[in-house]
Amino acid sequence: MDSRHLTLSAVLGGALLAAPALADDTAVTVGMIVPMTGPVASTGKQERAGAELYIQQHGDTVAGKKIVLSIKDDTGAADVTKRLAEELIGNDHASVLMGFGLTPLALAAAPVATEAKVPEIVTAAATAMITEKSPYIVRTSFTLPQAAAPMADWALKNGIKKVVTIVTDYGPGADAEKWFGDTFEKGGGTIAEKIRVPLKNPDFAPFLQRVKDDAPDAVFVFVPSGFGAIFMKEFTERGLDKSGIKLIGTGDVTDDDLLADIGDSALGAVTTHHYSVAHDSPENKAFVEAFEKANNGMRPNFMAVAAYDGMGLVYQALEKTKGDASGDALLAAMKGASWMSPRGPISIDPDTRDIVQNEYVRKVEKRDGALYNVEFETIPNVKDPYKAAKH
Ligand code: VNL
Repeated sequence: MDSRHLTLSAVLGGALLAAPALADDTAVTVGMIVPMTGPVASTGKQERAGAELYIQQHGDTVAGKKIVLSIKDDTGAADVTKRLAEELIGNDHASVLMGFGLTPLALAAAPVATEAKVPEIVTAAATAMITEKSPYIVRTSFTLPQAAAPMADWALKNGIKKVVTIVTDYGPGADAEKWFGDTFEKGGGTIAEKIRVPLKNPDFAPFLQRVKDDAPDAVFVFVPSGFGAIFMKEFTERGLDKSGIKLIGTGDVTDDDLLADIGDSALGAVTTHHYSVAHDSPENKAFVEAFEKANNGMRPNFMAVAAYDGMGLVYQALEKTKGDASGDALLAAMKGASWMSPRGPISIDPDTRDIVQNEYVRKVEKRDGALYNVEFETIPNVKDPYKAAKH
């Protein structure tokens, strides 16, 4: 045996042992960080199912690379999100980070993505400024200004003159309050009161009594996905569903995932959002059918669609780069991408890296015994107005 060869293998063997895990360039790891436990666990469950369905439908190989989806539970805690992002990149050589159930969690991963030059696809969190916190952030979910401003336009056109806003007190709630409120007031409407409720252990009851006393034409609501049932229960217990005060909001409060639990008190609520399970298109019919089949009948919501599209964006980018999974190449391929989603046509604004999509005005109605957000008006190709106003 050649002694030089032996020496070389010994050296290589040593190097292999020293390195914790060598990057395998036939595989591309997508690190999905979502809350699978805690108060926003429904978002993690939906996101995971959306991403997995995309892979199931499109195969786990793209441009010669095997896609490895590594799902991590951050329990909704920002310090955990950050640590998981570092581990996914440092140990598992993740080429893409994805997920982020709440705004503070998306923000916690931003410096990690920037330093490692790894794309961070935000498929849930929706405060407008998130995409400005790292040049590597791309978003396939939505922004609250994108959803809330069209709600104000609709209210103004439909005889609503006085509104009380009630929002969860953090980033997306502040965005919803501002973009609904400013748009409504600019159009001649009056905001009688702006109420904020804590994110942790929210109790809406005392605030709802104030809403009743203010006797507005409508109450505008933002609560994050998963919190709509608590809100609606207290809304109904206070008799607000029968008070003649109209319920309007962004679609988070009448989340498709929760409508069955909320029940008939949601009937008639009008919201603006980018996705309804009842969206009438062949793409959505196929998506909903496959999703329910793969998940024991669970209805997909807007979180599931955003993760499905987030995974679709990874596939599209890898095809464009011919399998080059380096961060800058993927990021460049993601900018300006456009495709048909179950929610309708969407694209990634190449300047802001945020999503451009239709907003739909919807009303909760009963169809075949089940509740749906039935779309009745479309505002096409809405860009995030917060960033549009700055440019
Ligand atoms: C956020 C925005 C989270 C909208 C949501 O559900 C939501 C966020 C968990 O940016 O934290 O529906």
